[in-house]
Amino acid sequence: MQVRLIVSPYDSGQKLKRMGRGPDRLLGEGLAAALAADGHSVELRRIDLGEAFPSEIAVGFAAMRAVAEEVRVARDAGALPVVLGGNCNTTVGAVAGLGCAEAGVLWLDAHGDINTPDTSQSGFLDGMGVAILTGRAWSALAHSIPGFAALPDERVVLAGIRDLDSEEATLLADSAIAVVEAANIGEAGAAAALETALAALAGRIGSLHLHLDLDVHDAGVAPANHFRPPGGLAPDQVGAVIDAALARLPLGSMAVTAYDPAVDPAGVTAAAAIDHVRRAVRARAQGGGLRDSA
Ligand SMILES: [Mn+2]
Repeated sequence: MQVRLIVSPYDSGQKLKRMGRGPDRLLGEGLAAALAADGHSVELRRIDLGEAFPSEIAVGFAAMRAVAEEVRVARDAGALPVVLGGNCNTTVGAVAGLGCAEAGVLWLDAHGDINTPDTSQSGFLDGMGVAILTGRAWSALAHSIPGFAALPDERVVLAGIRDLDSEEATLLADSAIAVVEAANIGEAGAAAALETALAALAGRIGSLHLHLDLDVHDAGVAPANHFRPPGGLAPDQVGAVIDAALARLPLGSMAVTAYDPAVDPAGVTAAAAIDHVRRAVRARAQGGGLRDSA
């Protein structure tokens, strides 16, 4: 399998700060070498926006545009795009590059990321990724991303969620986005908890973008960033979610996001992330999910 690792080292408009350092830590811990050892051919691309006066919103969307372009180019070259991004908004760009007409998203995250400018209490653009993706926020800037069209709610599944603001909970309850909470996965197991949502997605999409915010993990086991709601999934549970998804859905692209290496001195979370990427690429290389696709 040809794999293209696309590095977008931005967090909140700033380059190589906080979670913007996550991609290089994953590379430093041997991500590319591990994929090569699995028999894949690996290419690396780095996004550099050269911003002179960074503002969170402008640079955030510039990064999404650059990711969209890199993902499209990778796909055209027959490579599987794996984006290593500081922010979760990376996925909005990746899905635009993958193709909004037929893409679906499995969004693994502790948070809902569905705040809008009108509900956000923090002003953090990166709490709005799902809202942007589904056409609820920042419409003009979203449409500046090449290939972007708002994704219908029915093509989005949020999983591992355990921390929603109250307005986010209302938005989600009123939406057609499927939500599988971390607690469900803990109780029923990944395959059973996700069965209904994945079956519905399989009938609606041509290819899957897998979004992996590393804070979907239990911070007591595998800390990812300083947004640390209690609970969360063990690395093997995240692996089981990926297995369940890619057994029935064809992987088109993937993003690994929101990893601040400063909170993971021992590299436990980095090792888990590398494992998850290897697992996903292996499933894709073996044709996982292709039989079920249209
Ligand atoms: Mn997130």
